Amino acid sequence: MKCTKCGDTATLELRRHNAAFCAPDFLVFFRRQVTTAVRKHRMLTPEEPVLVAVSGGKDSLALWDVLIEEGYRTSGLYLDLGIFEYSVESKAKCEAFAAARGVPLIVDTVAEAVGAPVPVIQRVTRRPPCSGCGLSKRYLMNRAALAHGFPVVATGHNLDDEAATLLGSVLQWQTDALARQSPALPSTHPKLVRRVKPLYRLSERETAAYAFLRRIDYIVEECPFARGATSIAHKEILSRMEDVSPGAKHNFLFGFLEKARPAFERAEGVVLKECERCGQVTTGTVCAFCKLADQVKRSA
Ligand code: Q46
Ligand code: ZN
Repeated sequence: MKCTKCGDTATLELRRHNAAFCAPDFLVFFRRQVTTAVRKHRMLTPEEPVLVAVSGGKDSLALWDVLIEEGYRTSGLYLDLGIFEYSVESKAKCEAFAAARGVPLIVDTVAEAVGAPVPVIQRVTRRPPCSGCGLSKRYLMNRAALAHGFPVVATGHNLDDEAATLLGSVLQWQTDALARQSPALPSTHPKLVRRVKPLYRLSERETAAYAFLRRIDYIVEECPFARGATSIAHKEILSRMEDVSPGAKHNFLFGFLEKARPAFERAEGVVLKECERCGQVTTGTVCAFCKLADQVKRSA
């Protein structure tokens, strides 16, 4: 197999692009996909600082690496979820990454903010762990960005993540989630920072290859709560479709973004207010995060 660009021996075949690349040309391809995403959706500007939410996994660290290489003013944000050994190890990976590159890393702890770590929140709420975890992550990302003066948060969601989320929302016809599914969410309130996903054009396999070629030391184990999550089943279904029809994930997600999303967006008309307790953005009187923290406190 030959590199589509230079004719050398290729190390990676990308069937959905009908291409194959040697290692250096793959890195060029990868960075170009990120810069295309940034340009197309006006995600970032060179002047403004960007907070990169990192989990210690391959995607978020690959994203941080590309953004540093591209000259953006980045800081990392690590949210310590308190999920046993997984959190200890993933935090160490983020700290080592930041120290090796001389970039700042902000660390926030869910247990401090909510009153208990994710496994306890799960027990108290009797809901799937990802429910309290996801809610806390979204809240704390926005809060940290506001507190430290970042107008935008970048996350490492890739094509596989986005296609799986889309499939989950379509299967339940969650029209509010469909309206919000986008590689770039604008700020619709002074207390809501922009959220962008510069890796949405790249598959999980591609971010793994990038992390490997760039010698990024990331945590290979998944969060223990990821096992059995429905999002994993959705990813498996889409990967099976991709095997028989290369480009299936891409066409599913990109087709939605171009053709269907605008209709859902028009239908969405939520009014945002400020939580009367913490001041962050909510659609009700008290935000879901404050209600979660109350529930945890009551059970203590
Ligand atoms: S960290 Fe949290 Fe994920 Fe673990 S508990 Fe679920 S949401 S799986 S990305
Ligand atoms: Zn609140």
